[in-house]
Amino acid sequence: MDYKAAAALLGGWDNILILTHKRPDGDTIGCAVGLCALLRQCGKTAWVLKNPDATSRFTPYLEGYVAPEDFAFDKVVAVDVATLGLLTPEARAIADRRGVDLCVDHHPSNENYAKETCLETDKAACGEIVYKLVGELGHLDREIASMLYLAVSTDTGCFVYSNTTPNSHQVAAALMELDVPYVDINKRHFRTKSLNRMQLERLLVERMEVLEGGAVVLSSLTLADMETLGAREEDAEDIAAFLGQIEGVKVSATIREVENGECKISLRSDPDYLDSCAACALLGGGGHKTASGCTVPGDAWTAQEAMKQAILQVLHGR
Ligand SMILES: [Mn+2]
Repeated sequence: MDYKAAAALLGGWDNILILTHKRPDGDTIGCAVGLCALLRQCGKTAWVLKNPDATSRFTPYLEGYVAPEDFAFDKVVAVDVATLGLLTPEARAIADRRGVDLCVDHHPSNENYAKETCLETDKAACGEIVYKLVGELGHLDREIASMLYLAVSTDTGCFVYSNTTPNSHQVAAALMELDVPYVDINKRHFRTKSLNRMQLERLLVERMEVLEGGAVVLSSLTLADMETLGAREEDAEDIAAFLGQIEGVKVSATIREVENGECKISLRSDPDYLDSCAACALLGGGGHKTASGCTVPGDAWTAQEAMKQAILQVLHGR
């Protein structure tokens, strides 16, 4: 259904529970809180289901919006959630028990699991769709605008990813008119790292194995590293993207030791130079040409050596 029909549906509902996706990002959180604030502005009772995956970067936005345990909801809305598999276990249990009434999303991979789906795949962020719902149901205020700005800014990588469109900028510009704290939001999400994160990055650089004249780099992080630093999982979030930032690097492999004597390897590459998926397939993994992964038994150094041999085999057939 289009956004006008979705807005009409929401306009007739009350006691609404909003679901976010696993390992929530700024888009799902911004949309959930923004939509919740909008529904409350319309005089409705609305809450966002607690998401245990939410990191400290996002939990402050949820203050005052997390549903009480005993919230008796009548309708369930999912935002920025492409598949049922992307729901947290708690949200999944609700979806399995009574279904999802409405899904608002922008992912082409949306599996149409909800009773009604408002899907606009040309949008960089789900927040750009919720922005249109605001126009139908109520009015923008600073609170809603801030949450939708968070959604659009984070899903476009602060307006630099290839998904960024003129509409992303137009929506952001309209939101900025509401005096949103865009400097704070963008600093928090794009110009701030925990000291532990910097330390993990330092270890990756110190241990970097460089091949092919600097085009290929591999490095590892162990469980002991995490423990020694007192680093949390959120300090290592998306750390596979780090080594690829080095000038001249076309292939970067980030090896992370996990429990059970295994290592998870994330491989990123320039697809014209190396097909990541082909290299990871040699180790039983897979993914995309530009980003793939595999799980390899053994310690970090064993796994790194195995990944190195797989990369060399794809590059040179040896
Ligand atoms: Mn999104």
